[in-house]
Amino acid sequence: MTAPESNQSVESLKDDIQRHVALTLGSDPFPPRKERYYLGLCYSVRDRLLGQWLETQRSYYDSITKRVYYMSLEFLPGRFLMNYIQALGMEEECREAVRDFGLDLDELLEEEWNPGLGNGGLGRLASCYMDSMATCKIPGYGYGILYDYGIFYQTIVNGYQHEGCDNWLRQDSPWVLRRGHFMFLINFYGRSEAYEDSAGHERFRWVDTESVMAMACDIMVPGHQNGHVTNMRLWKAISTRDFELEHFNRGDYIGAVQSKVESENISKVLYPNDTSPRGKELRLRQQYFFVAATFQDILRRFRKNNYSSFDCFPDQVAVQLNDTHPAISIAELMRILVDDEALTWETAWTICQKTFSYTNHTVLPEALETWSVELIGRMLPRHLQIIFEINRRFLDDVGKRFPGRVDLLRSLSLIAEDDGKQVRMAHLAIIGSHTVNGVAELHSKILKARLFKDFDNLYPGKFTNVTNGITPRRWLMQANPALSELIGSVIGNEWIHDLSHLSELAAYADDPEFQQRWQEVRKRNKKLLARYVLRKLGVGINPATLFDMHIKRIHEYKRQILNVLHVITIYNRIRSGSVAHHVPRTLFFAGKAAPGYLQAKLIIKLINAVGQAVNGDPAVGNELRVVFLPNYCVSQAEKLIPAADLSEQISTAGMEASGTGNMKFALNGALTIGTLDGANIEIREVVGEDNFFLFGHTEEDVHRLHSGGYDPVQIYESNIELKKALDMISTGFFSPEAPSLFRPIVDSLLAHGDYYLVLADYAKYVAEQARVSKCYEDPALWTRMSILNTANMGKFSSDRAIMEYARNIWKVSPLT
Ligand code: DL6
Repeated sequence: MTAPESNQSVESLKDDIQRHVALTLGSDPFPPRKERYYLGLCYSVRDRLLGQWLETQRSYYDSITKRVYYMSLEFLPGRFLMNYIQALGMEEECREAVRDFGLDLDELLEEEWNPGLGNGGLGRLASCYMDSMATCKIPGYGYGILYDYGIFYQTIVNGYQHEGCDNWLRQDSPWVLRRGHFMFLINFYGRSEAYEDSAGHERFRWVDTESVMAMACDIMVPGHQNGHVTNMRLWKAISTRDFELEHFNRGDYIGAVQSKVESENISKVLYPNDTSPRGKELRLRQQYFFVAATFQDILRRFRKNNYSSFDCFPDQVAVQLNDTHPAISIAELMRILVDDEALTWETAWTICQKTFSYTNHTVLPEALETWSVELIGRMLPRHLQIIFEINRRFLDDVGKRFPGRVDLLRSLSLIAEDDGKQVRMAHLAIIGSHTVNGVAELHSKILKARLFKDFDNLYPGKFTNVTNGITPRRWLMQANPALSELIGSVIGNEWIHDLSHLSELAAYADDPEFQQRWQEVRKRNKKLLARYVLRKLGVGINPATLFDMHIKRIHEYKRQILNVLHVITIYNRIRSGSVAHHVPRTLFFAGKAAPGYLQAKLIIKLINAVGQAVNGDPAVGNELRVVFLPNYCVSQAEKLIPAADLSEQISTAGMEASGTGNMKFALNGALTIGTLDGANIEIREVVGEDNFFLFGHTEEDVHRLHSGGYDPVQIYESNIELKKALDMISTGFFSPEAPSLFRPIVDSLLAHGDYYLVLADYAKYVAEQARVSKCYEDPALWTRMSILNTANMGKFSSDRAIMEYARNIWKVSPLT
């Protein structure tokens, strides 16, 4: 842009901001106030994107192209404003425009509330994929629910997690476009009724239902400076009846609005639980609600394209099931095709299998969704009938291929019989899909070799892998502007669209001048974080210490406890004066625990209690600090990750499906200490063994130890430092006011068998941490390793992952 053009666009942006403040918000533009001008800027940026969005949507219709429907009950997009600004390439303009009003863009950005529409990895992955679909111009949409209340707002009160409500829509979001004209009726309950059609065939219809409306709310997801804007359509529940006049006339004012409130509850809250979805009726209602609305929308578009027959449905529609939460889609599409469209069962089933693909995100047994037959039968009676029929035909087929194998029938059946009859949603998703993928090589291998072994034998080739990826736009360009600028100064900016270009950085890994600049950027980021921590917690931390970060959901398999045991060990060494290669460290923990997961909540309390003891002990001084940052969210991750020296990826091998935090850290130049788990393995492969701190048992070891012979008590007895650390926890050193407070944690490790093998990995972990410290003492070595981490992260772009999905699974090409 030439200077006069740039001036012109800044001036017109300023006019727009003030016009929106006055005419959209009805506020006096003078004096310029932060909250108002933030919104004025949002609306002005939104205006500039809307045209591109309409154009993109129109282009789909013009080319009658196959589209992808990415169905996910969770998205974690993070703040939108900066993402939109950068996608439009107008950052400088925006900075200048608000500066002219005496405001600061970075401060305005902080006004935006993070939409907490997801729990963790799965939801954030979905948002990275939306970004990449838009940037790679893959025609498609994201579909989900617009929850009024996202995941809870976490505060720490006396060391404990406290859950407050996350009312992110309280002030209305400028990004959510409510589409009152796209409303669909969604049915629940009732019964399935048999009848005879005019040709004398027995058919079924779903009658006597209760209903609710689904209203479309759209959020734009722009590609990076390519004019392509993908749509994320989130459904909001609206009652079919606003008011029961009968109740009102009887003076029952509450009763008059009760049914409205009940039906609208469907989109009220996100379940703050990512690993043990219990048989909660509302959760199943949410799943069906979003599935039924999405399919009505898919069919509306399909019909608009002048379809000739449903046979071509899979040529126009690819549906990706993001885990099993949308798996009831398979029964819903069968219901539509068989009951409403009168296709034969066989034709309908072929269409289904060609349409769906399913991503599995976990092998943890407690996270594999099942729903009681009783509940599905009551809420979705026709769907249950269809599920039974799918199962009958499927088991008939298996029975013919493997006669006499009752064990096989039992293991493959859609219905589990052990614990009351339950529908296994993963089995439904596998049978109804053409492709099933895991999210990292090891995870996909485990799916085939263990969890779904019988299915893999039955359907060779159905299982595949797509290793997760992250978007470089948010996780490097936006989160780490200083590093992005440095990278750009030596290799240009091609990496923003094609992350493999980062490999050109490797040539600079040993260049002293570049190393120096790299270190300066990292120091600057650490200082910024230290300032943030001071503002947020009132705690001073020293940016010259090694910043060691363990930030993710709190869960036993992620082994925050192992990290805490290391902290206590170092603490004891400092106190006894026996520190070898200790480098002053600041330990950062952040993450939420599911509200019903008591052990995880106790772990949070323990981290804070250890922090209190360590930080308050004058013997420790600056040597060790422990910080727990409350309310971990995307924006907080964007502040933490660029400042990290060390990334803790220490899950029990085989339990973390992939991880994506591990990728974000390495991309930003942090070194990883990790197990051979999930995507850690692939990260280590690309960054090189020498640039990764590895420890711990392998997945095969874990499998073997779980099969018998593991004795954590013996390890405890034989390792003096470990014993001391555990004894301190169990005897109340960190909880003098309640000495047995942390007993359940120690019991899980000693009395209850240490399922997550914390003790088994402790010694190697502590030893590897010593190697971390030693390397950190050599800045040139550390910086080289850091540069090589960033340089080799090209593989982990979500653009690469999305193109693999597009080519190998969806069979969709980018729009040209
Ligand atoms: O695939 C995204 C993400 C993985 O990176 C994590 O390793 C995995 O734990 C997470 N899974 C979930 C649980 N989902 N369910 N059900 O969030 O997925």
